[in-house]
Amino acid sequence: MSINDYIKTYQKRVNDALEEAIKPLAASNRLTDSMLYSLRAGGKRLRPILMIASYESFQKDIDKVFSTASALEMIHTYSLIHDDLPAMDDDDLRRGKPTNHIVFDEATAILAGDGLLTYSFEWLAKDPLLSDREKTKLFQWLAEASGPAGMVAGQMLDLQAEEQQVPIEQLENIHKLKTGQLIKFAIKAGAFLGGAKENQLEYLDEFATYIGLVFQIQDDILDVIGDEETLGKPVGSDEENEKSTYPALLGLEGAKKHRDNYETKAYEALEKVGITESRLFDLTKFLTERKY
Ligand code: GRG
Repeated sequence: MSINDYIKTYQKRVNDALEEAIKPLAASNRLTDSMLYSLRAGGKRLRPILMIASYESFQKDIDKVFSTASALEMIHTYSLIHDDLPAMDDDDLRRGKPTNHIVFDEATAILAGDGLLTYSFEWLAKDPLLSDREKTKLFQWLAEASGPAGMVAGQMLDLQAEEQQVPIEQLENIHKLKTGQLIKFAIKAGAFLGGAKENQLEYLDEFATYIGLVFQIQDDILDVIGDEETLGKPVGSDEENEKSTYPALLGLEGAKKHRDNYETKAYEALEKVGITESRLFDLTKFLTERKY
């Protein structure tokens, strides 16, 4: 199966798993409609797919991974809803569709984010396929990755760095927290559930740091040279908002070189894990070359 077919196949399975997860909430009211709106708005499901690929590098029966993958996607979705709010990035368009607070209203969008964040942990807690030991570890990792020493900290630093050019080390620290931590959770949780050994988790931690940076640099590059229709959002907004980005700091070619350097480092880290057959190799290439 080509990597594009692999992604499509698992996007569908992740979407089905998310529908299953939100079934208990499906009695329609303004809050659940708002949560469902963003969950169904057509995200790439990259983090769940990375988690599945990481799990599959160790074990094949992937059923066990879906509640964790769904919980992660709920948290990612909450972060995007809140990121788009007027008090943060104030964006009207996401994934080619009006943002949550535009369709509903600001208060509802805040609550939809709160609802998704808390429900993610509830859904994970109820999974009969996971042991209590596994759940405890996953709760801890997921809270750490998304919380005040992880993604939320990254968002705060990002807001504080607005309208100024920050040095590349600072930019990298923001990204490692803001987008990197959830990607790292995806990789580590998948491998942990698949039975990876402690030293393998350490190399995967390193691998995840590099692909997180690859993902972010490509995101910045696409904001310069991407196609609006393919991306589902306007390009050029980083420059307009005078944001510190890799192309702004290094130039477009410098940013590409920086990205390719991390791609190489990602493969090197993955080699050290000692898994020869893994979709994580193809996914690294996909993240480096992605157009959307
Ligand atoms: C509000 C607490 C809080 C956190 C927000 C991740 C984040 C933190 C904000 C997103 C800002 C942003 C656009 C970052 C660039 C990289 C990124 C995370 C893009 C969105 O992720 P994709 O491309 O989105 O995986 P889809 O729509 O495919 O799910």
